[in-house]
Order: sequence, then structure tokens, then C-alpha cells
Amino acid sequence: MKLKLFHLPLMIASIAATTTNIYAEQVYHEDAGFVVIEAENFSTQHLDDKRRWLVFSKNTPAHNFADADQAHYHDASNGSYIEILPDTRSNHHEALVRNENFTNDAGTMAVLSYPVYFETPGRYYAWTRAYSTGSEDNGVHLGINGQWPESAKRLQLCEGKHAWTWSSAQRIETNHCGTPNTIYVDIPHKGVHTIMISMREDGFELDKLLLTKDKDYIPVGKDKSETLSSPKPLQEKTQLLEITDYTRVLYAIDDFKIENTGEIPYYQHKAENALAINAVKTAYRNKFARAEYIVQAKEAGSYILNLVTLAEIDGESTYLVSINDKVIGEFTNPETSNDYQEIYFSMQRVELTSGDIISVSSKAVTNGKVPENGGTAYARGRWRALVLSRTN
Ligand SMILES: [Ca+2]
Ligand SMILES: [Ca+2]
Ligand SMILES: [Ca+2]
Ligand SMILES: [Ca+2]
Repeated sequence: MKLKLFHLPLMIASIAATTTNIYAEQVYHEDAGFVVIEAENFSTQHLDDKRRWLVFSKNTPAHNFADADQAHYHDASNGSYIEILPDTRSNHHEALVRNENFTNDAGTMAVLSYPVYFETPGRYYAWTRAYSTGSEDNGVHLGINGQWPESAKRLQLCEGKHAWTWSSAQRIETNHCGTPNTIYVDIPHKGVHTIMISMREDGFELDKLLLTKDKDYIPVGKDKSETLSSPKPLQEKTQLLEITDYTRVLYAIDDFKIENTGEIPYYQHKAENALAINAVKTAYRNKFARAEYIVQAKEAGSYILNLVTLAEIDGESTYLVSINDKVIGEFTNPETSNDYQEIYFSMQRVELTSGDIISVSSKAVTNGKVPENGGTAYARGRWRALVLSRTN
């Protein structure tokens, strides 16, 4: 006696909305020997109890910290910059308090981090675009990966007061303004390295950072835009769209045997990743083709099965799923206006044991609606997969 189960096909009206494609964040990377960073886009700030880098733009509300100059966002790259406040020593008449408004110990106060992916290791000359209005707001330390190499300390800005100005000069005892193009970091190997900034003098205003392998490069104006990655959307699946939870997919083409298995043969419709019946041959119409799969020992268990068929506009094919010739599911495709739309037919709590033969059969039929060669076209009984989901 054949057990007949009837199920409503699961019709998914629309799969157009792609809520599942999650875009990666843009991150800093090296681009052809350059790294360009907007200073205000730091990832983290540490050791900022006494002095802190604050972000300024035209929308920043007024503040009450000690500060000797106005905001300078008007000509800042990206309309925004950072300043380290309070500034309690804006000129040499105000007291120098070590580890408060000044520190020569790089990496000890207001430490910013900017992770960057470098493809090309080697030496990078570092430039900052800064705005200085006094004599005690124009020095900063650079670092890398928590290290503060001598070559990146004491970046000094002497020229270009009262304007955004690029500098790559290191302050030295014999020349407080430093020599141009002397600040650099060495990138030891390909990979992510963290470019770091820390306080030397409070009141320092920083708009942008530029690292270049070109020793002779001199940035101008706002110079290049940020070197950010542009992550592409991940590939989305185009088949078995409603299958969200499975143990094993048995693909009609790849996993089922079709030689000498039915009254009439299947062929492989590779473009649709489906088995199908060549209904051009009248002898193949209205008869079952059949494909088989033999259950392996390790696959024994209790499952929900989902037969994934393709609806067709010219007919509503019938499908049978059997285990050892006992029918466990009989289904008919719904009418559709969307050729090859996936339809899912579910069979609950199916016990599979080693050596069981699972078979899927289907028929090519016509619904008389699509004229073709003086008659009407036939659906080809297409199906794509039988999906196994363990129930325990
Ligand atoms: Ca200020
Ligand atoms: Ca200062
Ligand atoms: Ca300032
Ligand atoms: Ca900026």
C-alpha cells in the first residue's frame, strides 16, 4: 500500500530583497606606496586622562577647555581635524609641566591608533598636515605597532603658521625646526600595522597623515584622498535559496544515478543544475523518469527531506520520492509565471538506513497553455536536489 502525503508547496513570492549581503567596512590600506589617513578617523585613543584628542568640524559645539586659538575646520581636509586639549602651554610664558602639557616620552599620552594594511614593506616617509598658531603647539610623536622609533619622534612644524601646513621634519638639538623629510617608519613585513600618534605638545592640531615610499614626495594642499579599501559584495547563492539548515544536499545531477533507472531517461540540464526529461520525444511524455541514490552507512538516521523542484510555465509536473520503492512523498508543482522558480516539498521524519535506495521520479506534462509546433509545450519534470536535514 502506498502512503500518500500531500503538502502545500512553499511559494516564495519574492527573493529580490537582499538583506543578507553584509558589506565590509572600509579600512585603511597602502595604495601604490602611499597611505593617506584623515587624522579624525582614528580607531582608538588611549592614555587620555590628562590630554585628549578631540574632533572638530563645523558642527562641533563650543567647549570650555583651555585653548589659545579658534577652530580651523574651514580649510581642513574632510572638513574635520583633531586637536589635543586642554592647551595650558600655548607659548613659552606659560609654565611647562612635564607629563601634562608636554612630554618627550613618545607613547605615554593621548595615544591614537590607525590600523593599516600594507602590501609593500619598507621605509615610509611620514607627513602630517597640522595647524599651528603658537610656539608650543607644533610638535607631535609618531609610532608604529606600539613602538616609538627614534626616526618617528618629535615631528616639528615651524613654517606656515596660521595655515594648514605639511611637515615631515624632525626636531633635533641643533635644529629645533628640523630637517625636511626626516620622519619615517619602517614597515617590517606585509600585513596590518598600526600607525600611531601621541602627544608631545598640547594644542597640536592634526588634519591628515600621509605616508609615502617616495622620499622626494612633497604633499600640497589637502593632497590625496584617504587610501581606503573598497570591499566588494560577497557572492550570494543563487540556488536552494530557501534552504537555510541542512546536513547534506544530494544534487540531482551530481549525486543521483540516472542510467537504467526508469521507464524513460533523464538528461542533465546543466544550465539549470537539474535533471529533466526530453519532452520533445513524444514517447517521453506523461511517463516517469527515475533517479536513484544509495544511502551510505554514515548517513543512517532520521531526517527531514526537502525535494527542490523547478516550476515551469508550460505544465505542472508530478514528483514521487520513494525509499526502497515505498512512496514517501507525492507532489505536483504549482502553476507559475516564473520559469524555473524553485519549489520546496517537505517530508518529515524520514528514517534512512544504510543501503536504502532513495529514488526521485517525475513526469513531463503539459497544461495546454503554451502553444508549440501545432500542440502545446511540455514541462520537463525538472528538479534540482533532495536536501537532507537531520532531526536530532
Ligand atoms: Ca584650538
Ligand atoms: Ca601647548
Ligand atoms: Ca591649537
Ligand atoms: Ca581631516
